[in-house]
Amino acid sequence: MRNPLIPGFHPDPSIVRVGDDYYLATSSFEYLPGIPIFHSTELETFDLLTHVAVRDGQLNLTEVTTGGGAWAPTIRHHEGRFWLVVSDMLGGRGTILFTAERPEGPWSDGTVLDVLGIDPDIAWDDEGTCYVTMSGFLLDEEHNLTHLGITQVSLDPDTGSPTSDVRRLWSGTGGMFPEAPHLYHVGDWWYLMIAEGGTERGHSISIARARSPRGPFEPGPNNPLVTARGTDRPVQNTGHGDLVQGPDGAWTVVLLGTRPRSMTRAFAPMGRETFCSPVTWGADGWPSIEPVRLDARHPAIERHMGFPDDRPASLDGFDGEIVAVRQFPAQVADLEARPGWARLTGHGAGMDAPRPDFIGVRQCTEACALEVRLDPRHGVGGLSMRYDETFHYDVEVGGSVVTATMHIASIRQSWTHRRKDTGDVRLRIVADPPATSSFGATCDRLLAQMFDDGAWVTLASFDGRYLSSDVCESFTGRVIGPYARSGHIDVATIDYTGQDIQR
Ligand code: 6LW
Repeated sequence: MRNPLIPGFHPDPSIVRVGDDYYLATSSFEYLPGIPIFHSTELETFDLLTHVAVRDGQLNLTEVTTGGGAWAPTIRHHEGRFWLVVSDMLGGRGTILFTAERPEGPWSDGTVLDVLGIDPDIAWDDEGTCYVTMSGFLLDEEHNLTHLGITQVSLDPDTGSPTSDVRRLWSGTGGMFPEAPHLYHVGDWWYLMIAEGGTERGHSISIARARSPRGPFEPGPNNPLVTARGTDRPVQNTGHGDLVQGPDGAWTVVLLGTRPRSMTRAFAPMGRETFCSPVTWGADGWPSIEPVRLDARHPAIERHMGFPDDRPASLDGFDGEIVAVRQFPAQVADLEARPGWARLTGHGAGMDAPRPDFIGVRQCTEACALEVRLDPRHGVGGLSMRYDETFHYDVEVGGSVVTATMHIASIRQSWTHRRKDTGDVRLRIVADPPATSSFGATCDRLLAQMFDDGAWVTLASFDGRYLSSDVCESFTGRVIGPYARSGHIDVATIDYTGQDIQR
């Protein structure tokens, strides 16, 4: 198996098999386009097929709190249609049910469901009754973080209205935050699989079963089915899974995990990624899940994006993984202003803005270098590695001065360099992890560099732990790309090269 299955921050995976095809969706938070859908035919390699949220109104991210937005989709196929239910959190639309005739879309505008909680699952019984099962974690002010455990309603999917009272179901073995529920009808049983223990190092997956989708559920004898807590496994935080049957009939779980590194394996620069692990069903009708292995033999990655003027320019580069924050990339990058270039126009706040004039890609390898070639003659801007608007690492060009600045909450540290060259500029941010997590090691060093006078000049080298999901307390991961602060910055090329540490 290839693990991570989908590198870079892609947490809370959900997967559905339709014939010989597999479709996998993940959370995307405050980034747009939102809710990526990946496709595979063999559960080994997944390619980005599309995003569910590609136009205004599907998600309402404009004002969402950092880390809010699209949380934990469930993707299913029923009566010839694709269904995806997701929470648009912390200022978004609430719980939304999207449908599509084809997985590549177009997806619907989404129906808001009259339900409370997060991590919605959708399932149907043989009589056609639709069940929405959720984590009853109520984050709105009125309910002040009450947790009702795992809850369920029967629901009319066309109107979004419940057709039953809320039922409270089995909620795990006592771990905190029972969440990520999924219902499966396997043989004569309905299985309820959940995550518990919190999405940090205590994360785990547990399961129960009943003769009815409404319960009562009896817990399995082997819970937790999978956890990394208390182990030195290279993949930690394992939990939030979804089951699927593979091409050979064997079952697999896709789930989230992290790859923390440092002396105590404390910091995960890329946040929570999608992993997989084999599942076997025992004679007693209970499944077991193998511990999640790290298979870092992913080939090195080289991705290039330009805006050639001999054909219609597009932001579909990097296999479609270009994103922006609380707005679409096409709202940030003007591809018409100057053929051959993408123009970013600054509105004054740079990367501190909630909607920065920034486009980027997820860091998806432990070691990487992201380089941009820019024309900075009509503005101020540069290249940023972003966790959020308070944690980011910028290399900024203003006239002949280039400044590297690390932003850690309210702390700033800057280094400046006066360019000898004039005209276009090449900037690069390099993530350089140590070969091993030995004493004194951090997760990686972050080098801010510019090409000047015939050579790469390192302006700053900073400890990468401050841009990790553990320090930033972030649900997302590093996103790297060009930005404008004022005036306009024209982007000629974006190049990503990287590979995982070979263990
Ligand atoms: C997700 C939930 C969670 O909905 O985090 O910590 C949310 N647990 O399962 C976002 O990933």
